[in-house]
Amino acid sequence: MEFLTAGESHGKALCGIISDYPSGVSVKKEIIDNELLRRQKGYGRGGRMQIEKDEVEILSGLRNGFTLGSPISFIINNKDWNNWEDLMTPFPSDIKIKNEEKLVENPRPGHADLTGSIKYRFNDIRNVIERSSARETAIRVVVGSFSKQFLKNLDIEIHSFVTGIGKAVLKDENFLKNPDIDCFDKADKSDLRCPDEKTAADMKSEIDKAFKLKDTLGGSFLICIKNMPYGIGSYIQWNKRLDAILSYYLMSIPSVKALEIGNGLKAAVLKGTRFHDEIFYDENKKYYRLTNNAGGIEGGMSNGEDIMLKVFLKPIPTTMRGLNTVNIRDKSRQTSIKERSDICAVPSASVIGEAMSAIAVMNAIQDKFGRDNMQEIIENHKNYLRYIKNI
Ligand code: EPS
Repeated sequence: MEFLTAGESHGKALCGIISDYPSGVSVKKEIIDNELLRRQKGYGRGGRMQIEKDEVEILSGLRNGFTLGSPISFIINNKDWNNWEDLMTPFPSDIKIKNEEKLVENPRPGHADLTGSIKYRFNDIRNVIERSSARETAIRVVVGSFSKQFLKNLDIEIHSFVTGIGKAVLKDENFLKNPDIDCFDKADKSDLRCPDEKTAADMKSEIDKAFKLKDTLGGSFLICIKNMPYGIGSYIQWNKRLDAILSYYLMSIPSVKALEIGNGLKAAVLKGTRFHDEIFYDENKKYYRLTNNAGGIEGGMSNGEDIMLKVFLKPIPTTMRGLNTVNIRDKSRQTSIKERSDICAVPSASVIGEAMSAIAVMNAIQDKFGRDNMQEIIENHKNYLRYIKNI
């Protein structure tokens, strides 16, 4: 499955095209819209989320609730377009105001502003801001929902929760090592997407403090993929490794700066006999492990354990207290622009993380079980599970 996104943050709409998605998948609009709502929620989001109520409009690829195997195209209308039409109009004949008066010339450190304007030869940073904005991730959440609905047919579930915002970090090992459905439910009910109430309260006060200081925050979230069969991904070629594929998809989320797979950070300091997950066998359980330091991936393949990924984000680059910067026209010393933004978007990022993980996993699943039709893929998957049961 492949996908493309298009759209400017304050353009008329965002749009997406998905290709190579199997036929015969039951897809529900309310499930997609609910994922869009999950992305919009979260303590610390900015004013834009008060304006938008993201909703998908499918243009092609579905008939009576089932996919056709043909490309799926869709849009999400930007409600804020009404306030930006003059500034963002596609053709010059429509321009009602003098564009020169509105040039953005002071790049925000940490954002795409400076390098984007040099690379694409713009004298107005607005041209960079519009496409580099994290608004584009709404489309990825729609694509991710298509992937999640596909994966549900194979019982594969993808969950997330927030593990840290600024200095407030979740320490409870139960949540971190063996998260269960109860933990994910708690996270879904929390506006910090954190399953532990005490840590969620600490996160909230971190955000309140940052707001008062006109500053921003980053943090971390955990992704847990359940019911992955053995052997998804492969060691036979570098670009087939599941850990590499998941990293590629997750690192593409705006603000992500680091990724840990399983107990990856400890792997660098522990001895081999302490780190590696010993193998046991039981007639009923078949092969099993007592630990999951590998995070469910060995040799670039899923090993039957939960896949555990921790994703780390930098603070949002748009800070209300400006940072030192330089005007790109006259090179004078300036303070960075105060573009409307969020104080913290880690809860939203965790929903985007689920989406990107679902897309990555779906691709690897299609490599093993087929690409054309859902029923065929279900049968291939069942047949493989039957083989695994007899090992
Ligand atoms: C976002 C929409 C944007 C920002 C945010 C994410 O809307 P606006 O620019 O109109 O406020 O709120 O973008 C960023 C944080 C960023 O760095 O680009 C959204 O829909 O998620």
